[in-house]
Amino acid sequence: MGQHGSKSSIEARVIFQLLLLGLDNAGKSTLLYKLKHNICVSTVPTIGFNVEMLEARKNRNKIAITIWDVGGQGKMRDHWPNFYQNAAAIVFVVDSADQERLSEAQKELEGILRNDELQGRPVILLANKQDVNGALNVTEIKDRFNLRKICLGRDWFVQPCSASTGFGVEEVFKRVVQLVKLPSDPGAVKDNIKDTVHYLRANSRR
Ligand code: G3D
Ligand code: MG
Repeated sequence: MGQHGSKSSIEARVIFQLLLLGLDNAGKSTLLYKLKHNICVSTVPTIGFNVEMLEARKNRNKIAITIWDVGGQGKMRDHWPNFYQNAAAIVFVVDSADQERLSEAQKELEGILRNDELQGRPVILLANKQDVNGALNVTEIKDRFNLRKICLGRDWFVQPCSASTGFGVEEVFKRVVQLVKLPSDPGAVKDNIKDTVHYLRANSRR
């Protein structure tokens, strides 16, 4: 089935792209599965990457949010910028219990936010794995990521969650819907999704 193959996604009037980024092992795919399992109406098959579509309402508009879970391993991070153009928001997932990799994660997020195409886009930092003993809390994560400084000029917030247990996961989705701005030309967003699918197919054959 194609990207727009399900009935519910065709009916949706506005489509947003949401990027799930973060280091490998942060919990991005687990989160996507949780979101889909609890909230999703229709799903789209993965093409090398994980892609799902969820539906919601915003200001009386029916909206569909396409969530791209782009691999976080070193070599995959080179592909992240290909997804930036029409990203309505960035959801950056952090393993709050893996203190050894926090500075690596912080550097990646800082690099993402420097990209011109993402200027002004909202950022949701997910302090994931809150169920693990020793996980840093929201205040600690906020400080370690220096978020006030690196997110200057855009909407941002930190959401504690556990993708495994589901704690905070629905809240993430609700707050993302509140934050994203309705695009003036939804058609352009749809075209971009098509382009992205072509890009992914071409790259997965390499
Ligand atoms: P990624 O997609 O960001 O690379 P995954 O990460 O979703 O594949 O998750 C990596 C590992 O972390 C998985 O464990 C997954 O179960 C675990 N994980 C994800 N979220 C949480 C969480 O909130 N709490 C806990 N305790 N574990 C989590 P495995 O063992 O399968 O590698
Ligand atoms: Mg994954």
